[in-house]
Amino acid sequence: MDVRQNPEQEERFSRIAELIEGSGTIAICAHTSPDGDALGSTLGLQKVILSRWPHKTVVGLLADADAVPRIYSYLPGSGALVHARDYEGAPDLFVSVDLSVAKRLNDAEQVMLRSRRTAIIDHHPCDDPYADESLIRPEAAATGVLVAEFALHLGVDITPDIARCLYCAIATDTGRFQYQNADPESFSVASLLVDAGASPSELSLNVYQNFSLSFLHLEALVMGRITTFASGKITYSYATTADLERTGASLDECDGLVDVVRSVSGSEVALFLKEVPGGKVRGNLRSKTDKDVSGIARRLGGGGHKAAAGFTYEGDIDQALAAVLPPLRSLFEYVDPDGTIIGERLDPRLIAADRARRSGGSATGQVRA
Ligand SMILES: [Mn+2]
Repeated sequence: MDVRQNPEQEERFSRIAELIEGSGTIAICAHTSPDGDALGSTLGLQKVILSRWPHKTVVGLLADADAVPRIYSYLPGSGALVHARDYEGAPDLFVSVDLSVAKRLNDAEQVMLRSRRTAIIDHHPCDDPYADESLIRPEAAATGVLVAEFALHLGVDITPDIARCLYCAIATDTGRFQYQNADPESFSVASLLVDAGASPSELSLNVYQNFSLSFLHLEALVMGRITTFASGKITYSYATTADLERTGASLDECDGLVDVVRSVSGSEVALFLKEVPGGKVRGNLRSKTDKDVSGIARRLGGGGHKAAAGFTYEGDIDQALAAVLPPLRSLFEYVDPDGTIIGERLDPRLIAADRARRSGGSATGQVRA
């Protein structure tokens, strides 16, 4: 197994392991609106810890009050996840997986605040992690990769159930090994997991060939209104609450729709918007090239990676489009003298800050994506 040896990562894993060693009760939680990496990493890490420390109490939490999305309910242990708002304990250790920003913990933020110590295992860029110990490596394809490497670090035997959870994490976060983050490391770890009992066909049958008819009807609506501009380089579409009512599709089923929008030939950047309760719009941004969409998401109060980012906008679809389309267009209009795309041509202070951030090293070992 040639999973990369990374001395700093090993050091950080050792410190996280010490925190676990010194804790009796451990709560694990991923981000709000959990995806395959969030759920797979939560369940995988829970099983890894219980395998290495069978006498500890390890609870997997859900940040929201919603049930586990149907397509992920096949993951072993998903039925035993506890809604954070129903969990009244004060754990010795709170571990965030697949997020480093406390506000994305939703209901679980209170559990984190009640906990004695905190740790983070994540692959989202984060300048200011809130935890006592953290392993944050943005160039890792998925948090599932890091949890698998943590298991190797601990010398834990990767059981078929651990492998199934972590394979789901990696396969979904790489878009079935199709996105730019599908690197040799993700294939190496996935190979190890399949060797340990993960089944690519199980993942595919449950996650990618398991759509409800109502979702497909919604997808048809979204496809029908895909719009392109900037010479076809930018594509966008959206789903309204009325669309959901008309088709009978549910909000959590919309997560993959940005992939339909990005699949248009010639498009480089894709935007998908959906109305969510509370007069808000949730936006997903994707880049098919080296254009960095994370800065636009951050300026709108969201975050994410260069090629996959998201935000929540207070307002309706029209207002959200008016806020997002101009900076998206500017991705194709302004290039820094050093050749880097800035994506914001209005405020020289933002440009200077972006440039400083890019050229600055990181003392905490958080490699920028
Ligand atoms: Mn992830």
